[in-house]
Amino acid sequence: MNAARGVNDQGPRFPEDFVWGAATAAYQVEGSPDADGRGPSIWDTFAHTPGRITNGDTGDVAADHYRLFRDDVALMADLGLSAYRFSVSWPRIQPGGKGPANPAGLDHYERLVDELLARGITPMLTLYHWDLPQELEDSGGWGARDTAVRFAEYAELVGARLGDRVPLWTTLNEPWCAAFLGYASGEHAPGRTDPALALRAAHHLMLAHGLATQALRAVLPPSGQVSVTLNLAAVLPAATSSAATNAVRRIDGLANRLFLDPLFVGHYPVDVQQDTARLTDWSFVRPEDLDVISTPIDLLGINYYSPTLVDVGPAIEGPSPWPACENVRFVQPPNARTTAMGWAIDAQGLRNVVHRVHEQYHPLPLMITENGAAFEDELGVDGVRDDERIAYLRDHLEVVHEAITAGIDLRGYFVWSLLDNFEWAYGYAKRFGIVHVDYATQARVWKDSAHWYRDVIRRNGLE
Ligand code: IFM
Repeated sequence: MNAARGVNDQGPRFPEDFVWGAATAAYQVEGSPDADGRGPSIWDTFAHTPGRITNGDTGDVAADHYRLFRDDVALMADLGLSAYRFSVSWPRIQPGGKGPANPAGLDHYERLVDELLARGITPMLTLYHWDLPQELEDSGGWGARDTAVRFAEYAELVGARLGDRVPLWTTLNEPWCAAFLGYASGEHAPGRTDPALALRAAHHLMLAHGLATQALRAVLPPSGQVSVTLNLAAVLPAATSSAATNAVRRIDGLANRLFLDPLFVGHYPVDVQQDTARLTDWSFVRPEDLDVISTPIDLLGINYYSPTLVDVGPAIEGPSPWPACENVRFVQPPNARTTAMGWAIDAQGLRNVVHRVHEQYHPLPLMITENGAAFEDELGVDGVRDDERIAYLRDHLEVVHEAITAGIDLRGYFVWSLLDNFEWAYGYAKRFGIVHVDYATQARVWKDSAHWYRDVIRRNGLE
């Protein structure tokens, strides 16, 4: 056994207190859109708009987790999870996005948290995984500064009720997606296609994060940890040209630095502001906002799925999630294996983002809050043979282990996802779960990857 490197004869071992988790999000799994006084969210509206979602799917039933959560927590306990990352549906707590809390909504999450704690599973609560109350969207959504203020009030309500039991808090999940898929390309709710509005939305999301962090600090016990989760990209050039290098700078600016810089350096990247100057003058940023956004946090969550390779080409017209990047091309790495999403598989991209954050920003604790893959799973009599998913997870966990060995304070890993679920614009056509869901019966069947993950957790390491 080489204790220093955490490797023994049986393979890499993780630190004793390493957090083994799985993640879901409210709209993707809960269903029960009208239960206990919940109001409509932008995803209810969007999914019910014809043509938005593959096969016309909606989150109306999803994996029925709102009603089946006790069974699902039992399943998590059988897997041996040390933590469950879930999100709270804002319109369950404030049906219209403002005003006093709906007690029945808070009661539900209290029951979930208590069930987890009773099973020895740490709850990791995300406040915003994209289901904005529709009434707030009707008042301007994330384009309106007031939405950030409302979000902090919501955070305080949830924090005051559950702060004594939830040790890990995440303000936002993937603000890049909420801003740019929601307001620039329109692939996600609310389906707007205005790049200037998307930049404004990105700022208001970050402001919401900062205000919510401050609101949570005021109500959480001193041990309560606050974080934000970013979907960071490993952006590399597809060619050796200076044009490709410039494309990398632009995409890195919008995908990574637009979020990391205000959080950890206290300003927005000047080059991104210059690149987008023809769209907006950035006057929506008030000087004092950066102090709020850079309020210290305890932990950074990183979601990683696939590498990003870029080059340039003739300008493309039409909605894009990348403001002022019309001539940037996204290129598939040569010979790359891909998932059912068409996403290239390369665990070295995870290494790239983890080392980059550690070396260029703040040496704060990190967690991989999402990582996983969709494949064309087939349910047979003896379950789901998903060797490709196992290989994907193993490769990425090896990178996690290497990062820890290199001295990076990487505290946990959450597989996306615990269950097959509503994959946004793809509806139920894409399956990310390590547990198969039969949407007709709501039966859960462990895929081979779930058995494999349970064994990894049991041995606290890879074979
Ligand atoms: O399903 C999503 C999740 O909601 C956010 N991160 C990426 C996952 C896969 O697309």
